[in-house]
Amino acid sequence: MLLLRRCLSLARFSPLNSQRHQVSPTVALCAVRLCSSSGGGGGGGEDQRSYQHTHRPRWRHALAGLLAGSGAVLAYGLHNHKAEQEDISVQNLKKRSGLPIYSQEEVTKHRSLENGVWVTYKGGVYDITEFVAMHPGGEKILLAAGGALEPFWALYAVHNQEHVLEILSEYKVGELSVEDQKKQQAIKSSDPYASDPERHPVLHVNSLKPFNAEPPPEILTDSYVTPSAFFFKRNHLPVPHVDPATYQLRVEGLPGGVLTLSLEDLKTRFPKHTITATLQCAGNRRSEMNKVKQVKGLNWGIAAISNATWSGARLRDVLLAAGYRPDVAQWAHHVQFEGLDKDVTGTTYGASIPINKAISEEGDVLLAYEMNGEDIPLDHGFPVRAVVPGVVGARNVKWLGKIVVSAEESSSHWQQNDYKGFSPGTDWDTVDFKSAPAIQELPIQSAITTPADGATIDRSVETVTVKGYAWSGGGREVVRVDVSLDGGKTWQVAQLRGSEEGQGPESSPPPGRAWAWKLWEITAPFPHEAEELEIVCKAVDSSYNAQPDTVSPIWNLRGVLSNAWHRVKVKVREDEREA
Ligand SMILES: Nc1nc2c(c(=O)[nH]1)N[C@H]1C(S)=C(S)[C@@H](COP(=O)(O)O)O[C@H]1N2
Ligand SMILES: [Mo]
Repeated sequence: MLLLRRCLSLARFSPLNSQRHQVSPTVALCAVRLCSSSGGGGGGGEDQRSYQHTHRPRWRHALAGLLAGSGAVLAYGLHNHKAEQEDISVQNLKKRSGLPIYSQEEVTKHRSLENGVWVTYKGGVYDITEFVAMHPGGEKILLAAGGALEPFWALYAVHNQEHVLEILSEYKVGELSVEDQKKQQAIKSSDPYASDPERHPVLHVNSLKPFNAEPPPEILTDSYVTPSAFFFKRNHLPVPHVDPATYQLRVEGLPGGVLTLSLEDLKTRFPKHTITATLQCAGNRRSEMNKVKQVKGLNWGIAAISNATWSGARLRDVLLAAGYRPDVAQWAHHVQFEGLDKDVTGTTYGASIPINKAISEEGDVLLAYEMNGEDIPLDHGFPVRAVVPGVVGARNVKWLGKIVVSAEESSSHWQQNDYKGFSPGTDWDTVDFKSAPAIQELPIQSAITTPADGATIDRSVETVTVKGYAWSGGGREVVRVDVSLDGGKTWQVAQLRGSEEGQGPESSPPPGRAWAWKLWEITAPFPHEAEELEIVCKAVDSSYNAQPDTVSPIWNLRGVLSNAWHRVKVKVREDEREA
């Protein structure tokens, strides 16, 4: 059972792979089959083209799992490893002497199956041609071809690194020249993303540099508060490393002049305020718009949304300390945020919010230094980020360096020329970004996390359980989620969960301050006459805003604000008795 569990959990991660592997029962089954059939050797998918020496399949699969980040194949390797352990120590990687010395230039010539696929690791040169050729899906490994494995290693090697090192040692063909080893170090440190933090491999990666990833949907609704490691990550730039001891937040634009605050100041001079708030990227569910017509942007699934508890100083309190007075509102309409993350030209990430939201007692805007009870993780804005509850992710500026009270919105690209909605009729030739307002509060949203699209259910089951999330912007509480099993012909009302423990109305937030999502669930009688289920969900918020039923009428060229009814199709498998 333990092995099975491991196999299933490993089957989920596919960091290099942009297609997401939603773990539907079918996929899971498939992964189990992969794991259990591995003993038989030579899987049907293997291409047995002629190569001089044969390595046992398990080696190849394990290495593939590591390089391609493909969990199922890694699991395949791990299971078999136990059966027939070999005495190849990791030391062999360094010690195997008498091998030729290669320059980086020579190594780099080997980037294809025709010319051979070579990689370097810790000064060793490895010819993994055979491995790549024999492994279905091995093309991904070509990304590392001709270069160093280390960057890939750092990203994907989480399990059993020692074991995979042993495997690699079998492919060693030479040593990299000392000069080139030194150069490699230099290249590594000139990569602005080289110091990005490690991430959990369960995340589905939409882009590595900058890092953008979302958790598998079914993990999302496993806990009301999303563990930070699984919280979706949306970075436009390399993660800046800010020293908390010297960190300074500048507050500008108020009659009191410039106020500079250290992290310590933020923590000690202002009351600590805690809220639970859901953050959603404007591009959440963009992939559904892509199916209608291609849009520009990261291909997010349904999980570019997560929920956390945030603690910090209220922005309101800090603005008051910096000299905000009611008459300021006569000229100041916006509060701009500037991040400490920069592109190569030195341009920082930035965004702004309306001043009313910033200064309102009910706005709950935080300069947060804690997420889920701990220091904010690097990816989420350490040491300080703006948390603007009810407002699109893009305005929740991370690694906050500067706050400017201003008559103008932020002049940043992301405020002016991105994160805006347009008509389905607007295309890249006609779009005028000035004509549309920046997205702030987000519309009503909901999605189904279980079952996954394409999953299979046995006809013999009595009931079917459907789970998901629902959330609305602007502090509007989700008051109802309707679920249909027949494509929208008939509906049932799902049960809402609005906090970790509590259920029902007693856990309702104050009106207009419902910052956190509701998880919902329904267990309904299985419709035995159905050939297939089309499960649909739609939510309603406290203003009775509802979701549109289809995507086409809300399609827009940037693929933002994608909130149509969410639909998943589930196959019905015939019972053996009936078949
Ligand atoms: N400084 C900075 N802040 C930023 C971003 C960024 O790239 N840099 N991305 C924004 C976007 S578009 C989103 S959706 C959220 C994502 O926050 P998360 O990574 O904590 O989930 O951060 C926002 N704040
Ligand atoms: Mo975003």
